[in-house]
Amino acid sequence: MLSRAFDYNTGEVNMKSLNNGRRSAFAILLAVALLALVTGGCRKKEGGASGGGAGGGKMRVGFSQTETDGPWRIAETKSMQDEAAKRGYEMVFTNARGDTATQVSNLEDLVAQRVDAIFLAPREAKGYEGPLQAAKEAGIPVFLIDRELEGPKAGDDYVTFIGSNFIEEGKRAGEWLAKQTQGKAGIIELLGTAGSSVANDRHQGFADAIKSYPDMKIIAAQDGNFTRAQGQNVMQNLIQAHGKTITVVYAHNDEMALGAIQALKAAGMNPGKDVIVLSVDGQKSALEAINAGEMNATVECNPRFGPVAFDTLEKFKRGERLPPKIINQDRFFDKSNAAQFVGEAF
Ligand code: GYE
Repeated sequence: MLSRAFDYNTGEVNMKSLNNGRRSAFAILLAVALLALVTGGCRKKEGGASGGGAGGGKMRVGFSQTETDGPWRIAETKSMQDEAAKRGYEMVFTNARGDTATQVSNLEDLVAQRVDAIFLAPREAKGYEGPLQAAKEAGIPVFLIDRELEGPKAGDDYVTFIGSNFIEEGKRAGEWLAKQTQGKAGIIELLGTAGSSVANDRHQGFADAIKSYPDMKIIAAQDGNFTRAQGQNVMQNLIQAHGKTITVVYAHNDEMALGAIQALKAAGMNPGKDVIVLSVDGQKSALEAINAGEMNATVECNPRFGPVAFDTLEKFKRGERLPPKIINQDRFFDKSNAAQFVGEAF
């Protein structure tokens, strides 16, 4: 009787087949409950491995971004948004505007909104235990992208980390520099955001690579917060303090290197020639500066996370085992290949 009242194929309740009275009321109730069950079940399936599709039920993913300044962040955000759109996900985007406390509350909001998954690009390495715990309790998987955390564990507090090996980036910069300078350099190091895993590791890898060269010295290391303006400002002061003893600028990102180039030029120094300028990222304007002879080299750090981030989410949804880290393969740019890659750079 019920099967006639409710059509499993169309999802329609056939009122004509129902009798009057209590029996029919009961049947209607059952049919409605069944309908809710069936459509609810479908929706869940649609929101599974792929983003969504006909009939609604798009999967909602949160993306907690650190800030949106500079070409690297802009490229990362665009890559994530483009990939979400391409695969039919709805993205809930939050921007912490360079403030860790804001990012923590952004994450709490994403958990409260019950998104289906969260991509987190953490500004600092510490301080996210609260929202990670809340996400875990709510059954929301968190994927770290681009920066790492100290303390929380992959496979437990978050699913996995996707990004570059920052120690390796610093090491590649240091090794290249040792060769270029025959082991003799007066170095200014412009550090990335204090407390970020990236700044710690880009410093560590570089320091390790040059430590066996007694004539390679870091004269000063100062925080430029990954921005061009702060890189320029810090460099201006360091030029006043150290003048011609500076033979190298190693900046933790291209934006700060480009700021330092401005400061060197303003002080009548020759970046790219008297002072070697070396950094990390590989953005278009840095490759142009290399072509113009004002900058010497940059280690690539790929910001285009969209495809690998969503592939990883979908693998997780299918129940595949994931490693604790998924490391991007990065290139190295100097005057031998900058012209070749400038067209595809961000
Ligand atoms: O190098 C820098 C950005 O976290 C790897 O952050 C990222 C770094 C990137 O602001 O330009």
